[in-house]
Amino acid sequence: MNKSQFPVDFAWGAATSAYQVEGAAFADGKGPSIWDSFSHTPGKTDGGDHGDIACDHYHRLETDLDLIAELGLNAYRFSISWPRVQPDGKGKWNQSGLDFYDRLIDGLLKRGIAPHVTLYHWDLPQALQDDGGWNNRATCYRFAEYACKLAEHFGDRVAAIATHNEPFVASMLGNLFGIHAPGNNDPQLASQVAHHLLLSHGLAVQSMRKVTQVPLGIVLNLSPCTAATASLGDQQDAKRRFDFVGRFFLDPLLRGAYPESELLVPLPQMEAGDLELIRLPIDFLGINYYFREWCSTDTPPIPAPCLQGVSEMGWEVYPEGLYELLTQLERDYELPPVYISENGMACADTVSADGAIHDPRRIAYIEQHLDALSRAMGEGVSVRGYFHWSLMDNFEWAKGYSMRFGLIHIDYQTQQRTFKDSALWYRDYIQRERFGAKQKEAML
Ligand code: IFM
Repeated sequence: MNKSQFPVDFAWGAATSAYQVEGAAFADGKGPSIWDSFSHTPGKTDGGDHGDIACDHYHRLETDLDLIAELGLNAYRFSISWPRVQPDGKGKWNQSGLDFYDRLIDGLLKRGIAPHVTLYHWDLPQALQDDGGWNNRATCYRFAEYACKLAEHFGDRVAAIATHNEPFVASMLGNLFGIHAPGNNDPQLASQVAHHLLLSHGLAVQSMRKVTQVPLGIVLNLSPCTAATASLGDQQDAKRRFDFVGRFFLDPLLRGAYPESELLVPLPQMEAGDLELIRLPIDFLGINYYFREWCSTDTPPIPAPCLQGVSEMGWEVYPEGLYELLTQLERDYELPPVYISENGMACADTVSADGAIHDPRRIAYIEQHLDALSRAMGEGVSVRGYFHWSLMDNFEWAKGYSMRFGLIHIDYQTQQRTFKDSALWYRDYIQRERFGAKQKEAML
């Protein structure tokens, strides 16, 4: 008897994003993005790495689609490069770019894999940045036009459209901490960018609803924030941290207001009606979960004995955090259906003498997170799918190619793709789960 909570129509997937895998950064009419500019600025990425070639996915689409199918995935999450389909972020469209995404979507459908699209995964057209980027309110309207065009174009062929991926990271790492494009260090600017990302989400939802029935949502990176000790200072620190990373985005989206707490950034400037747009109903919330945040007013904040292990990124491996996070959100919000849109770990993967990539830590990571997810679902959290981050090793932003998150190993010299042990394990796990879910349904 299969005891899992995963229903027959559960989306079993893996995820990537355009700039991290596509390469072909200046091919076939694509315009430059802020990540092209940032990664080519000396000192911004480890080893000066950039996404010019990345996994060359743009040119190896058919092979990669076959690999996705071989893994038995029934869903695939990817993002659209805005400057590939609209080089300046306004005005004319680039037919070659639209054709590429048509081939991707149709290739998935032909293989029985549901396309889950994200419209913005951080690669803003440089031309819009030159006009002020996300600090300029006009960018929100350009984004809504872009969203509407794509929803018209493929809204009848995709399973879901998310507007943004991780607006916290795009706004704060890019504009407060300066470690992502466009590389600013300005609290007021970071706050305004966050607000405009949210506003552009609302405007995009409004415009896409007019042209498509497809489920619409947004993807947030969320972590439970745990006080390192019972001291009042640490408890307050944990609350402040969740207010900043989580509620600063969740509250306007799901409650129509920013949290009234002291944040690392001031509140943004708003116009009448902004919050109504931001809180327009969504059909799903994507959650990217990687680690929990230990919070303390002391430094260092992480009591070493508490850690179960860390990934190459230095992130704590804490599967229970997924259960804690989901059940907490279910208690605190009127939560729409959820996708786990990213979850995974970077390991120091190497190719062994037998040609295989043995990554037992990643296998344990996935299994334990799926167990935590299943328990949260058993307690009533409505989860529609799980997307492993990532389908393949790729360009990990400021860390360049030094971090390997993939189920598929990439040899960047030859572009050879090899399934890691975790890929084969995930394939078998999915097959078992789907078989079990079908059996269970037949018995009802
Ligand atoms: O690689 C990123 C991805 O682009 C967004 N979420 C986190 C991943 C790992 O850092």
